[in-house]
Amino acid sequence: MLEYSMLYPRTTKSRRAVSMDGMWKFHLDQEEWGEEKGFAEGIPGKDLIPVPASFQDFYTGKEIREFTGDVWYEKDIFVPGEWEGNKIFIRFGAATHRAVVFVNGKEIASHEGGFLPFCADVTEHVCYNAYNKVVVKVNNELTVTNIPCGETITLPNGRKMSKPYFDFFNYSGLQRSVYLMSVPKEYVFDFDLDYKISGRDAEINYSVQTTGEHAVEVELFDEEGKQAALAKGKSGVLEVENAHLWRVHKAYLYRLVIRITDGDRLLDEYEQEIGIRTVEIKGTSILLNGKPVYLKGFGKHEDSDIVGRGFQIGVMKRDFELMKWIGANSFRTAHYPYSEEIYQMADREGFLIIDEVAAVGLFASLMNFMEASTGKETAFFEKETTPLLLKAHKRALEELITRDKNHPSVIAWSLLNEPETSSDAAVPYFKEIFDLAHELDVQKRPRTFALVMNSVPGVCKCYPFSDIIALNRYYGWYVKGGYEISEAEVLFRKELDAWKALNLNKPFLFTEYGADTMGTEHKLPSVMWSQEYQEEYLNMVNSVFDSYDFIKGEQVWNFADFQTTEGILRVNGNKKGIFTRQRQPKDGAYLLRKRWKKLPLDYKA
Ligand code: BDP
Repeated sequence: MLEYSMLYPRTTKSRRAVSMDGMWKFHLDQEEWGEEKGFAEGIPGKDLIPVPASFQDFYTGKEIREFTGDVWYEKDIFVPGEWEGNKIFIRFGAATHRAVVFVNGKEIASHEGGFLPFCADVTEHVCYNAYNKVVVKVNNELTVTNIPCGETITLPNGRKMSKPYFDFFNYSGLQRSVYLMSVPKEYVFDFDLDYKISGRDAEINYSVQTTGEHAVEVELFDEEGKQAALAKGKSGVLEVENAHLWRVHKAYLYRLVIRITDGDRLLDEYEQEIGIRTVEIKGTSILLNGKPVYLKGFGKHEDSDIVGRGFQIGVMKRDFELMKWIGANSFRTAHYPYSEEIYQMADREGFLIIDEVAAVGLFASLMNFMEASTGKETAFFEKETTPLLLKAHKRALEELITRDKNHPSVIAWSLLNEPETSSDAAVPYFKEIFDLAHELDVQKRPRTFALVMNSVPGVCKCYPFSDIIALNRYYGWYVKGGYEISEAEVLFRKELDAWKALNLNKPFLFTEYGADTMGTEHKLPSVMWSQEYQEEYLNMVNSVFDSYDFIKGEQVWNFADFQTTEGILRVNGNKKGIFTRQRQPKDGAYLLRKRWKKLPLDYKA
């Protein structure tokens, strides 16, 4: 069990959550002497930086943008006297990729993994009715023993540099909100929900974990604020008559209130919006509330100008408006768990999420997607360090499922992106990961992983683990692009025919396909990188999708242009966006809009 609660921080009758977002003191530890020089007690300099944000794109010096190592953050926080007697936590939405937290000079907590929340229990270490110094050491080095995978090299000038095994910039820092929280000693730690729909009614099977033994009650309110159900006990059933179901683009959200009581006394109260819906795979269908859905949408990134991977509430709003405009109904959180606010918004807007853990770069190559396209076979899971990687991966998966399981929008777990799947050693690794996801999720949502180009029938040993077969394919881009596109189509169909021949009786989904396109480039006749070519490419793949009944969804790569490491394959970033990084449409956006507005939700049912 996780040692701290993953519940989203909220102020309720019994809890307080105070935002620590804003300007923090900031220092890059170029000399690697932070510990020795006592930074834990206060960092040098006067530089201030916003939280949440990636630190990389604010400054004008390249050595800051490319900095690899420890960066230090500091903020003084006032802890109210009336909180004494409660549990006091500092909760980080994420610290990329690992962090150590110090309060008043003392080390309190540490965390590995850059895309999931953690709490530092500071109850015994703060001074009440006084300011307390919070210092955080954040490290952004990449390794093959944690996810996402990569290397850290040292250049001849002595500077360290990140070499990601993945195609997005290694943005880092305190990229999500930080909260100071006060919760009662006996508090709601976690809860699970599972749904059963029978006719017009629904049953919500619930179980609540608390840190004590007092009585628990659970109450459900509808959108009008009327009580819809009430139940007592740490586990039980909420019976909802005439239930409003959570549907695609027609989200109905109930408010679940969980209380711990001691007679008439309220010990703790926590609440969250929830949606009643079921998810199931039957044959080649993805069923939501028993009805088939066809997924239309994107692989995304958290990525925007200036703040990098930092959570930006305005960018989030714009992205949802664009996704609605274009007729999308779903997205994959490529290639890491996103900020919690994005899932809350998807719950509200009725979007379907394939929730991905940060297991990307599990392929021995500096640009896995390139080498995989050549059919190269590697043996990533045969390293001596694989057990360490597996441990970190399992831990991240546990945190992910615990954090996101109660979002109606989350309909599937993506457990890896483009891993190596051709060696025997991959199989036991996959088994552990897939079994764990099943064990942790009471709703038993479908599990998947995104298959890289060389993971094809006859080569891939791991696709049988997937409940939905998710393909990342680039016929017409990395394979036979440009004037050779007609051959790309032949090869594409040949591969799909081979899958079809396996008769897997499972839904297939395209989790990636796309062509790099410069938002500024027009060319008649088309050439690769022009907007005209993106349209030709999309028309080709769409006609292939329409020819196979078992393909139950299309998520184009990518929603928007995004930053990557510099190099000869990328023009200041990956340009496969349907929208530019500034969230304006390329021509392909209008093409997809026309298609997606027409395709019914139960397309190919
Ligand atoms: C796939 C990766 C994705 C890349 C994409 C691309 O999953 O992260 O950005 O290809 O090459 O290999 O555009």
